[in-house]
Amino acid sequence: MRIVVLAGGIGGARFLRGLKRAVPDADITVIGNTGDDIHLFGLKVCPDLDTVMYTLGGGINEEQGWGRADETFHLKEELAAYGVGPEWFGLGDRDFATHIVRTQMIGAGYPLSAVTQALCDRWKPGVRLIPMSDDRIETHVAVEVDGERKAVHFQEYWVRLRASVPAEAIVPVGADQAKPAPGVLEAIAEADVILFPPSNPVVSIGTILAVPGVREAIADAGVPVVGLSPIVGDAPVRGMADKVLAAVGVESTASAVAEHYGSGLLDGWLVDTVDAGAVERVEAAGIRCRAVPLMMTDADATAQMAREALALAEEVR
Ligand code: GDP
Ligand code: FO1
Ligand code: CA
Repeated sequence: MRIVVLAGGIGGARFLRGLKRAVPDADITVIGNTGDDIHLFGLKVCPDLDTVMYTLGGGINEEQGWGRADETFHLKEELAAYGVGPEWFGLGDRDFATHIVRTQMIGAGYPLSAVTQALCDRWKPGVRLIPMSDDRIETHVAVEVDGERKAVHFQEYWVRLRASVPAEAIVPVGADQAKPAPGVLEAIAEADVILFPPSNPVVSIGTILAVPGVREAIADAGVPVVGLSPIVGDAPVRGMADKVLAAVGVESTASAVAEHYGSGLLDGWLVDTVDAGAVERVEAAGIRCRAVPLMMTDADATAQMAREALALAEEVR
């Protein structure tokens, strides 16, 4: 079975671990979000691609959900001693090596998709990980600070400001001019099923869908598209997705997120059992919906979520 998954960072990566466990023989292609990418200290950092690669490859800091296990921060401290920041972004020594290799290869002329493949040669994530685009796309957030409106990089909004200032708009800068990376549209066209893991609907999956051609390819693929809600009990399980949903005028409920994707894109939607009351509203929007446990507490629970998603896909096929 050929499965295509659109993934952000932690929510996408943890779900993928469950999916691999549920269907070990599946051919899984992951289309990764690169809107979070940021250039720091002259290096290109791809947080969501790395989170997927490290999580599936066994190098992730499990508690944190991003960055490397057994990490140290000597390089960051030395840079800070020179007054070189930003200090608000925690790049560790082990992680730095990834960004150095990536930046070096890009400097030598390799596209990000080829670089990602080379990094995965080491980590062996057991899926084909493709960035959504080889072109530079950066999510910026329009915020109002001290009565002044300005745009900040998504990482500054998320990590430095902790989404504590109201976001007025979320813009994937560069997306309209970008092309999907080689293999993205082909994987979608050849898929047997397409899954939206419980990733952020705005700044993870929304950004991937903003790459010209991707949304259309999914809608035209003619195969089941099933999503899992990252919103449980009217709040994100982790992080601040409620803030970016508000910025695009979507309330933080499992049903509102399904309606935001819409029946033009989604065939099936899983909500958590605590949100069983939302099933009727989602189905009224033309999307088949089931309530099942959606907390990725351990590998078994996550694998069960993946099985439920694939069962719903068969139901709507
Ligand atoms: P990020 O790029 O690291 O923010 O990760 P993603 O975009 O892939 O996923 C973030 C989303 O994962 C958040 O909105 C969380 O609500 C969601 N999430 C995290 N853990 C769980 C879980 O156990 N169950 C569900 N349903 N969602 C989760
Ligand atoms: N998230 C944080 O909250 N603080 C950090 O200092 C931080 C550093 C970091 C370094 C590398 C990396 O791959 C990810 C990192 N993240 C950090 C996570 C990440 O940038 C964001 O949580 C996601 O992009 C949000 O979607
Ligand atoms: Ca992310």
